[in-house]
Amino acid sequence: MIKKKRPRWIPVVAAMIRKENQVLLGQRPESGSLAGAWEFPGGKIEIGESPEEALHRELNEELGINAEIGSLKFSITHQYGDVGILLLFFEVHYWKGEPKTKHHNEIKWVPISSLDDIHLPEANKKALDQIKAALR
Ligand code: DGT
Repeated sequence: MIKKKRPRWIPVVAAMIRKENQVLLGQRPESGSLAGAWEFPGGKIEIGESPEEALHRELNEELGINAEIGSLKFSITHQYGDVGILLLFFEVHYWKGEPKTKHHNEIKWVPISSLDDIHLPEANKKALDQIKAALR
């Protein structure tokens, strides 16, 4: 009998960090997957963490901020090769500390109206309408 490979899913949390009509994006490092794409800060949920705990940890590691994780706004799935990612988007309105570039190539505040022109990961491009609606 041919054994079917178990599907592999990776749960990922991402933050929509908002300041007036701008949102904070980070450019993925030049080495590694999705190099150069501008992403919503966040990352993989580790075993034993809640999604909110994972996002709180990632924002501390990546940006050096102590963030209050807001509501879950929407979720999407995407396929990279034979791996599925489940991406959960949370809103973040309050944080302590000034975001710093600790993990990304660069971070920047992007006007919500210019999100269409930014090089986003494929998973986010697909969800652009949902992202814009959640930021409205
Ligand atoms: P990877 O892809 O295995 O090289 O993992 P990392 O460590 O570069 O990436 P990590 O831990 O931030 O995982 C996030 C995964 O979700 C990664 O495969 C990229 C994907 N992704 C798609 N859109 C987004 C987004 O807007 N934000 C974040 N943080 N990840 C995203």
